[in-house]
Amino acid sequence: RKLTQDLRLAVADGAFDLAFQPLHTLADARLVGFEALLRWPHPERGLIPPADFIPLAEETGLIVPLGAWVLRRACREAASWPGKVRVAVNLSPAQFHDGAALVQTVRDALAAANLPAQRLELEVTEGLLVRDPGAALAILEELRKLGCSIVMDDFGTGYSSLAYLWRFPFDKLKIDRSFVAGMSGEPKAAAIVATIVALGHSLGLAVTAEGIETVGQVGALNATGCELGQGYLLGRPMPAEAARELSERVS
Ligand code: G
Ligand code: G
Ligand code: NA
Ligand code: MN
Repeated sequence: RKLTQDLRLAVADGAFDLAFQPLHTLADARLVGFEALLRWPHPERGLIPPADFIPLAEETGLIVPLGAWVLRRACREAASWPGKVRVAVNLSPAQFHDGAALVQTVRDALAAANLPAQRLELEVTEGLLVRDPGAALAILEELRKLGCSIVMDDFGTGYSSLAYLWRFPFDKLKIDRSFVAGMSGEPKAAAIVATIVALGHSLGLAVTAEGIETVGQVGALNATGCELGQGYLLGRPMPAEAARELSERVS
C-alpha cells in the first residue's frame, strides 16, 4: 500500500516530529517533565496523528527503527533542558519482541545524548504484559537496571491490571483520561480515580492523571492526593523549541 511505502521512506529519512506535552505537579503546578508524542508531517496528507500510523508501523515492523528514532530524538531534546526536567517516551509492545535490541537502543540513545537514565521515563501499556508477561518482565527489569523509570500508561483500560501491578517493576502509573473526564459529572468515575490513586500509593508508585482539562478536575484530583498531572489545561503538546523555552523559563 502507498501509505506503507511512504512510512518506510519517512522512517529511512527520519521525517517525523516530536511534540512535547508538559507534566506538572498538581499541588503547586511545577513543571517536572514532558511526554514526547510522535507526529508525521506527511507531504500530501498533512499532519498524521500517531493513532493513524502506529498500528501500521507495528504491523510492518517499522516501529523498531521508528521507536529508536523517537528515543534518540527525545533524549537529545531532554539533554537541552534544565537538569531535573524529565522526558517520557511511549514504547509499543512490538519493540519488546527483541528485548536485547530494545535495551541496547535505549542505552545508545542515552549515551549519544549524554542524558542520565534517571531523566528518561518509559511508558508501556497493559497490552505489552498480556502476550508474554515473563519476557516483558525480564526486559522491563533490564531497562530499570539502566536507571530509567517504568510507567504503566492508560491504567484501568486494559485487561487484568491488578495482576500486573504487583508483579512488574513499575515506578509510576498514569490514570487513563477517560476516568478523569468522568470525574466531575459521574461520582463513580471519581470513586474509581480516588481508588486508583490510593492503590498506586499503597504500592509505592507515583500517580499521574491524564487528560486534565478543567480547574475543577485539578481540585478533585488534589483531594485524592494524586501528585502529578497532564492535560490541555496544564499544557498542550508543543514543538521542541517551545518546550525548551518553557523548561528554561520555569526552572
Ligand atoms: O499524540 P496523541 O496525542 O495523538 O497520541 C495518541 C497515542 O499515540 C497515544 O496513545 C500515545 O501513547 C501514542 N504515541 C504517541 N507517540 C508515540 C510514540 O512515539 N510511540 C508509540 N509507540 N506510541 C506513541
Ligand atoms: O496516554 P497516551 O500516551 O495515550 O496519551 C497521549 C494522548 O493524549 C495524546 O494524543 C495527547 O494529545 C492526548 N491528550 C493529552 N492531554 C489531553 C487532554 O487534556 N484532553 C484530551 N482529550 N486529550 C489529551
Ligand atoms: Na503515553
Ligand atoms: Mn496514556
